[in-house]
This record gives sequence, C-alpha cells and structure tokens, in this order.
Amino acid sequence: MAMKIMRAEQFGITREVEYGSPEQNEAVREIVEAVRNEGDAALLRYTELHDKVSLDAASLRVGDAEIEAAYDRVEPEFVAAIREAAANIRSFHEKQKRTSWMDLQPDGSLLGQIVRPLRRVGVYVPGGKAAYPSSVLMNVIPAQVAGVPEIVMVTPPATGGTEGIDPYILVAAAEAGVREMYRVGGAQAVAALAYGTATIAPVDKICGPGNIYVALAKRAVFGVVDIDSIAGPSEIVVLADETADPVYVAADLLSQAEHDEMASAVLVTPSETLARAVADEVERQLQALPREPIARRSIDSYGAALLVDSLAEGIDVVNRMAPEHLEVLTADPLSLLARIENAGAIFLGPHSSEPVGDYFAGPNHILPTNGTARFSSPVTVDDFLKKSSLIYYSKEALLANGEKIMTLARREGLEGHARAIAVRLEREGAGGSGG
Ligand code: HSO
Ligand code: ZN
Repeated sequence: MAMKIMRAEQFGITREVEYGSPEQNEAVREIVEAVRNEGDAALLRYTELHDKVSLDAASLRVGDAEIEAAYDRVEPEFVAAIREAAANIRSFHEKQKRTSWMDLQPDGSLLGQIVRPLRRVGVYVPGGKAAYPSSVLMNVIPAQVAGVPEIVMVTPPATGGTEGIDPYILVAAAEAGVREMYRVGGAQAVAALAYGTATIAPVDKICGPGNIYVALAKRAVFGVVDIDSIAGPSEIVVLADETADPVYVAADLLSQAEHDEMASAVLVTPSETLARAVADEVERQLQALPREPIARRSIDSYGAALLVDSLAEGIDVVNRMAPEHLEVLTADPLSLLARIENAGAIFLGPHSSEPVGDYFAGPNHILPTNGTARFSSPVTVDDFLKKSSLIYYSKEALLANGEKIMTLARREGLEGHARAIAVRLEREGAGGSGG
C-alpha cells in the first residue's frame, strides 16, 4: 500500500486522546494510593512486580559513581554533540525569561507582578526505546533557565534493557545539570513525586512523557502537583509547492512516521506532480529504513498527500489541522508566515528539516499535539515559573477609591468586605483623626 493521494476535503482528521481502559485506571488508582499510604515500601514492591528488579530504599538513588561511569560507556562524539545541543537549547530559552515588575502609580501606590521559579520539579524519563536523551534536555533546561533550584529525574531501573539505566540518559541528565536521579518508573514513580516518600521528596510539578500508566498517574495527581500536557503521537505536515524536492519532503515525513505507528505525516500541496513524486519517494525510502515496520504502519494509517487548489487553501488546511510540526517548503516560505496561525513549531525552507528542531537548533521539541496548537504552546520557561500579584496601596489611593470598592462589595452582599474599607475611611478619611 502506497501513501494515499486525495483532495484535502476528503481527508478526515480523526485523532483520539487516550483515557485508558477502566482496568488501567483502576490499577493506577491502586498504585497511587498505595504509594501515598506506604511510601518507599510500596515503591519497591511495584518496582519488583512491574520492572522485575528488587531494590532496597538505599539503592533507589543513582550514585555519583554510576553517573561518572556512564561517561565511559558512551561515545565522545555523543557527549560533544549533546553539550552543543544543550548550549543552543539553553540560549534559546534564556530569551524567554521574564522578570518581575512593579509600577508606581501617580497616587503613590505600587502594583506589580512577582515572578518566581517553582521550587522542585520532577522529570519522568520513560524506559525502553522511547528513552530519548534529547527529551531529557528539553524538559530539564527550561526548568533550569527558569531558576528551579531542585530538578529530580526518575526513570525505570531497566531504562537501558537489562543493563540498568541507559548511560545516554544519565549523561544527558548530567550534562543538563541534574544531580538527583532515582531508578523508579511507572505510576509508582509519579505517585512518589507527587506525595513524597522517605527517600524521594515531593515536587511541585511533574513533566516528561511516559506510557499509558504514567499518563494516567499524572492525571490522577494533577491538582496535588502541576503536570505538563499529556503528549499524543508525533505529527508533521509539510506544505510544499512544485519547487520542493520530493526526496527532502519524503525524508522529513518519514522522520516523524518512524516515531510511532500512530504518528501522522501529511503533505499538503497544490502540485499533483509533487504529490506523486513524494508518494513514490516515500515508498523507496521506506524500503531502506531500519524502523520501516513502524513508519509504514504510520504512513498507511495516518499518512497522506492532500491536494489543494492553491497555497492559500493549503494554509487553511494547515490551520485547521493545527499540526505539531509544520514545514513550509515553497518558493518563498517567509511570505506565508503571517497567515500561519496554528502550528506547534514552524520550519521554513529546505534546510530546516524537522530533526534540526528535534535535536539541535534550540527551540523546545515538546510541542502541542492532537490539534491543541489551536490554543497551546511549546514547553517554555514559563511552564516552570509562577507569579504572585503585588498590591501596595497608598493612603491617597484608598481614600480616593474606597467608596467605589464598598459599592461593589455591597452589591455582592458582602458587608464584611465593605466594612474592612469603611473602618479605614472612618479613621483616616477627611475629618478622621488619622492625618
Ligand atoms: N519529534 C519528537 C521529539 C523527538 N524526536 C525526540 C527525536 N527525539 C516529538 O516532537
Ligand atoms: Zn522526532
């Protein structure tokens, strides 16, 4: 089966959010409760049950020697590349920093917003094939730039298969500056981060991707702590005209299709010639791709080349899809930028292949999926900051505005509110004694 070519209006965008089966939800509820009530004991029990690793509380924490040893197990070029990527990601996110502000009003009042980092953040790193060192950087660095003083990583004990924790994950975390790491995963790790145990102190926010149990556990503890958004499968839309190179378009579509059988990779183009060339090229490149089975299933189920009458119509289609990643491979991509409203990340021109953003350029690769780019944003420094409002009213301001405040309070039937103002106006207002 080759990539489908069809008119854009024939393409149904059906994406579903995973809420888990009743059994999965029940299992997660039980784990979260047990960890909440029993702490480390439950943590160790579920680790033995689900990860088949028996640990004691003292061995949950990953030691410095183990982190050091990880450096000997990875290639020097990996360390060099991840260092440079981390530096790019850091300098990009530095631009997102916000500062507190205070505004002195003419009446002598001071109004403002105080920006503070969260105190402690937990980053979940999944086990198995989806343990991406790049995603460790994308979660940790914005938190660091925000100024979060304590960043802790949790990952299942056999992230790297039977060898224990994947050394590439340990090196990425260490390069990003994480010093506190625990070998624990699944719903039990999320519960430990939310409620704390004797070994793991509770955090204020949990972020990072995981399997369905991790996602359900994050939903279950939301409110006790903050969580990041729950990511859906990767998506890429390439908007291209006849000037695009079909080899590039196909390669970029496959770069996301290989993530997941449920990933979606879609070409939108007014050129039927390009659509046919890309479909042929996808098939040719698929045959030589190591993750061909995954990518092929993704292309077969969610991939397509969509024909439109014009680039203007193409932009409408893109805005309706609100893709996680959008590549614009047209003669003049910058001229289209102003009309693109909904996309997690926009890649312009033939040299901005999507993996440039996944790994290296600096913007975050944790992006809104499932059409949520209509209303949400990539992970930024803001996700690790909170704000407090500041009010320092002057006497002059209170005297000038007190009556209005009382009017509003009494309208709501809140006499106590009105009196809190009234007592001050009586004492300090015109004729009052408080000069
Ligand atoms: N494209 C993925 C992120 C990723 N790619 C990690 C490679 N490693 C979701 O945006
Ligand atoms: Zn990717």
